[in-house]
Amino acid sequence: MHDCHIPTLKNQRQIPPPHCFPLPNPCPIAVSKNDLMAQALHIVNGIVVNDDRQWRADVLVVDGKVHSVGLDLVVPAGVRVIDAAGKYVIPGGIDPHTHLQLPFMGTVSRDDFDHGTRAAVAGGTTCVIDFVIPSSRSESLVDAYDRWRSWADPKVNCDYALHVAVTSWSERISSEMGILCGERGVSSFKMFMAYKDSMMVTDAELYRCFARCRELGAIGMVHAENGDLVAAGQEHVLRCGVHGPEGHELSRPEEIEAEATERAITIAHQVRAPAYIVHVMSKGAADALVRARRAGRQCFGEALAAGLAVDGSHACNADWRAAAAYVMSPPLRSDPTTKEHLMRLLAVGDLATVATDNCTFNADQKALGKDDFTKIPNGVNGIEDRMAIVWTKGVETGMLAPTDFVRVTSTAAAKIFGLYPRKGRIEQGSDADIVVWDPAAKRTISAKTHHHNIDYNICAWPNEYLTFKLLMCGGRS
Ligand code: URQ
Ligand code: ZN
Ligand code: ZN
Repeated sequence: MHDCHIPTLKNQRQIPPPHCFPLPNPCPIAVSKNDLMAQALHIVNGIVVNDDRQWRADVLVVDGKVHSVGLDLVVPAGVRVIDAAGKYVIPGGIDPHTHLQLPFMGTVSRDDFDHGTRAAVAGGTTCVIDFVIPSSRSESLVDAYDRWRSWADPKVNCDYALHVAVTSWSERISSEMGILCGERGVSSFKMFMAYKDSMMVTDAELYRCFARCRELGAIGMVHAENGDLVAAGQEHVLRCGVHGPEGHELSRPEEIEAEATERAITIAHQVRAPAYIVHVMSKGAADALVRARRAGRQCFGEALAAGLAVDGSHACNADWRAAAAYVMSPPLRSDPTTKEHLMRLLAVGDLATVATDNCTFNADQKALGKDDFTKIPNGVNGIEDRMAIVWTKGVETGMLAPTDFVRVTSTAAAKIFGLYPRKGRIEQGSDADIVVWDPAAKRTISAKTHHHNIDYNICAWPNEYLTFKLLMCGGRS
């Protein structure tokens, strides 16, 4: 059975300045134990697109790996042929931020590792990086990691890797971070500056975590919102009598995302560690990140598919369910120009990746907050529609070239999290995670047809069409 868990790059030392990604070191490749993927495939007549070039080439896949790329390939008789005429042949998407079957805010996110990865593959994503989050400050990080593996390994439908959240600081935590890097193939840790009284760390703890990441050659990732001001804002908005979903963004305006973004990067810089800011959801936070990059700080920013597709206007929907569906943190912003602003920063590389933060809840779960917006489980979908959203909102509008599309949906995440060039590229020896992308085909996003395990899709457009695709994952189609 193919081992779907992929260890990410260990001992990532100094990461070069933001504009260049770490040089790829060969990370240990789990060798398939049997020939489940011994299927050979020959993809012909397509345009191959990597992050640095696109060109007319055929691709020969053998045993789940790219065997050769070019024209007039030597192909054994009887190999299955896929005609990609008029289509792009691209590296499978990598979603570096998901929360599948996450226990959170008194419930568990509905997309588990089966539904979530089924939806991912259906949308052209062939690898996801999920987050291990310890159940309490006292739970061992290694135990939490092993628990996540026991959940994911039996269920996943594509390759996956794991980040680990650090929600407190102690010598034990420091030691366990070392074990996770040295023995479990973890190379990225996430700290929350929000979620006071549950996952939030102090500035001093954040400093320690970044220092430890630097020692280990790991990357520190941050949910950047000022958690103390969020708590104060929530109390104030409730006291003013606003209890509905419209209170969510009111209680956490974009300046407290921007302030925390700048603070996180400043703290990381004190120990010369790179900082990866997850879900940059506002112009203020994005511009704080850009200022830091211009000042030479090592920082990467992540956009979300939801933040590129929709805005915060839905929070005032008279239908409570519809409004609550869009509740996530940091909030989708009411400023309608945010979507394009974020896309333009992806185009120039100031934002590096597009993820989804897929953390889905059904109507009955969202209703846990029907009388108090602070109790609405935070999270939205995106894992299935991410690639189509970036193509439609980025490439079809002319802001992204196909090479940029590959960069932000696959290659950048592979390079930052140590999966490159095994993943994120179509070249000899890479995994055959290949998407045959047909820009002429169209489909409508709808909760009636999606593969998520939820009754709502925040990206659904009744009249707008997005791009469809055919897919092979690890050479399996
Ligand atoms: O904050 C996160 O990243 C997790 C808990 C998902 N929820 C969310 O609203 N982003
Ligand atoms: Zn977050
Ligand atoms: Zn998240």
